[in-house]
Amino acid sequence: MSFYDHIQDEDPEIFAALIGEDARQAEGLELIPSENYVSRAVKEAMASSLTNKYAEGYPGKRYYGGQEFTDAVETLAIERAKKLFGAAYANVQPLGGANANIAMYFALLQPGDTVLGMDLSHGGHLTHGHPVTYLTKVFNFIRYKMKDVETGEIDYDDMLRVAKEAKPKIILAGFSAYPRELDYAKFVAIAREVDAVAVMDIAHIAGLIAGKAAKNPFDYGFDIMTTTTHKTLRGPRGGMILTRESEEIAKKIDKAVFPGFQGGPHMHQIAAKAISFREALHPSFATYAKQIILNTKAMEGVFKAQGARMITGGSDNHLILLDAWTSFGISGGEAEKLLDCAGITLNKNAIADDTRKPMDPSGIRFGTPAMTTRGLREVESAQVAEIMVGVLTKRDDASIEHAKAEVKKLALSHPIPESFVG
Ligand code: DSN
Repeated sequence: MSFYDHIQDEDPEIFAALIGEDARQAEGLELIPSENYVSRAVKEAMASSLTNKYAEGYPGKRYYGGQEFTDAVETLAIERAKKLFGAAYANVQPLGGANANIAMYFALLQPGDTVLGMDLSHGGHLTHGHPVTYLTKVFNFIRYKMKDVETGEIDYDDMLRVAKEAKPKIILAGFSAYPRELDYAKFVAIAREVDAVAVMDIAHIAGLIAGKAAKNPFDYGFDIMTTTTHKTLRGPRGGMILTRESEEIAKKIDKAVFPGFQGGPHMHQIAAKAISFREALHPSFATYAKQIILNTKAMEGVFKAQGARMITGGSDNHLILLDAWTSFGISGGEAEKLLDCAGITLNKNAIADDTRKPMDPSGIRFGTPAMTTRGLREVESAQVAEIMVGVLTKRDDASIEHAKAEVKKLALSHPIPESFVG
């Protein structure tokens, strides 16, 4: 019996697409740093009958009957999340990271209030106040940047100056394309000085924090962490908001998530989150998290040896942002396409103060969370980087075909695991 036997019988078109995607994931190498592979247990929860159930409200306080099992599931998810991140409160209902951030803003701000967040082109995220989002119609977003793009150092003096001037209600740390650790103590000191709430969007590095391979912002006094659950944390697609200690803030967040922005929570997704949090509490997850960084370092070494330009000079986490334009004379878009042909999936990405357009920027962003899940270690990670260099420098059909065969060999000899806790 296959995972899709009923789909195969009832809907051959969708079946064909699902089988195609499974093969693509099995035979290629996933280097998009925000992607990963979930366990079979997480997949089973996502396909469970909890998808049938409405459960507006929170455990013990629902608007519909029949909640004895949903309450158990959500309580487990909350307790495991709190333990994993050292939080006093957790809201596990946000459907994704964007939803989590939106709810967090509305919980803490009044229309017109100011947020100080990282510039998108310096590594921030759309939901940190990019002008294309509707958030900017409601709130005022101002920016901080790196002082030195070659080292990644943030300009904390300027951040303090701007914060004193603009009096933001939120100092927002976090990123989707920044390869270094932040100085959390400085963020918190600035937030305290201007009486702002310190929020860290840990979406990209949640798994590194959970696995203690990266610092935990709560240890430095951050008030709130928002996150997705599906990146380094290796859970189902979804979001979450964690509060370090303030019950008052946690209550506002609960209200903003439901009924503020969402209706019935996706209970099948919450069950899958609970399972993935249990997996992340297992000692093997710490080994996984550390290996992600070792693998990134192995890739960094190859690109350094090539004299390639990496934004911030390299990486301390799970991702690398490479200036393809300066390093290989091709745009990020061209690099993405070439590597896609070789079975390596990554994404084109703007680099700091990019002079090229967002749809074809100068950079590519890639990382190791998914390939580390497959069991690739430093030697194979360096090999993947060598294959990338070969494709990006030679760019002819024969090199791409050769790379594709190498990638397939590596992928098939490292199958996607079904279980992480034995
Ligand atoms: N799309 C995610 C990423 O790739 O980083 C962020 O939302």
